Amino acid sequence: MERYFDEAIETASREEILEIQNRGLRDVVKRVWDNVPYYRKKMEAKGVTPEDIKGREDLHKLPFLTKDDLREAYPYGLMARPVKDCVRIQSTSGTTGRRVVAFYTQNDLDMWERCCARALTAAGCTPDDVVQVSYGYGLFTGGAGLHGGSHKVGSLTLPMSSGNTDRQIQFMTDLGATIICCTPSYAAYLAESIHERGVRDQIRLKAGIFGAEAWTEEMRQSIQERLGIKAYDIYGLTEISGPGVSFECSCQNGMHINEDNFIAETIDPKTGEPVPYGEKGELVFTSFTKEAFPLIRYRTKDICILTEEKCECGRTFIRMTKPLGRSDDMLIVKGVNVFPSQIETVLMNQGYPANYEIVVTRENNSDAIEVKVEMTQEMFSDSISEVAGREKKLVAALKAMLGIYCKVRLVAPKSIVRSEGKAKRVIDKRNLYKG
Ligand code: DLL
Repeated sequence: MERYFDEAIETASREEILEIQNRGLRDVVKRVWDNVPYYRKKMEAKGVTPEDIKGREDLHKLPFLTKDDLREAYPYGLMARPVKDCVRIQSTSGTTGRRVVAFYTQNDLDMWERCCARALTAAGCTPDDVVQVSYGYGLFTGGAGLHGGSHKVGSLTLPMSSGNTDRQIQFMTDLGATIICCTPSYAAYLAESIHERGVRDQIRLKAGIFGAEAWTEEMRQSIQERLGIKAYDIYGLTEISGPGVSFECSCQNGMHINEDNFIAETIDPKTGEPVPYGEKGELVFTSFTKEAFPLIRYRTKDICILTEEKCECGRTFIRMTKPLGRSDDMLIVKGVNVFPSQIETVLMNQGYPANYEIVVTRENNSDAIEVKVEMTQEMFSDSISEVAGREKKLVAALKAMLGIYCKVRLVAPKSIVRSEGKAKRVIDKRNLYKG
């Protein structure tokens, strides 16, 4: 039984979905105007009132919100409901500047968990499944979101949180977990650990729901093969609720946005002008059903492409590609735009595991980039010339992909620190960004 395939909504006609969004937009603009002086001031500065907003076609008239606004209004300045109506906060993992805190009423939690339940259902989850939630619990939204979604579906939920890999594998084998939810980098690490312990034949996993950080198609293939599962992408951000803003179906061809709660647009990050479906742009969300912390035109900084093309699964919600980079974490090295995912693609194509570190430095006004790559046990060799040959090959492949020289240093298996949450792959010693 697919309890959280909301057929009437998820396969509604585009006209019906637009009608839901038009109504939702008018409602949220009015609520925010009445209850959030911070955003009302922004609207007034742009000379726009709720009467000017009839539907999606008027969205462009509304001001954007950014992380800076959230920091300025921290902690309570963007709430549309009093504290007494709220039951939960979650927060981003940011380590610099003020944290971002999001508030939830009970209805907000229900909506968020329903979105996660849809994601689980799309990955084949039913009440018969045993769902191991290995995202971090606590302020991070990963654990709480998938945990709530799994409860809604009615699956047996293992609230593991992240870390303690021995215990993860023990519960996974003892309880016969069938679905695992964690970051893709931790999934890769788990796969490696399972093989090392020789317990691959004792695991019952059939699917994994991986998100919260960038991962490539190559990494998907590798995780799928090593764990014998189907790996589904899931996207979301704390400000807009958490995981489940969008999710992959079995077609694995883009993530369906839960459009009965979120309006997605893409814009040119430089000009702020909307870009059409099918073209790359910065993703912007309006969460129109949230009660406590609704955000209007929130700029995610994630670059992606939206498509309205019909999906074979039958769902009519539009799809987004994986984030193709961030408008703010893209590296500019020697004037060239470098996305860490491009480097990962090269490494994985050449058979390296997804354990690497990108170090960017600047000396005498000249940028240098070094990629530290871990060898597998099979590749590991005492022969200096063999290692040098491998490094040379990677340098050439990276040059072909990026157009610039990257120094490559192959390091021994297991020498790069594993992440239990989001992997920190880039160390930019130039400190070009503040806050
Ligand atoms: O990472 C929510 C989440 C938890 C999503 C578990 C999926 C699974 P934040 O910590 O606020 O929230 O980080 C949000 O992470 O703007 C993206 O840049 C990135 N991100 C999230 N999902 C994906 C994904 C959670 N599937 C930020 N692929 C977002 C690539 C992702 N990047």
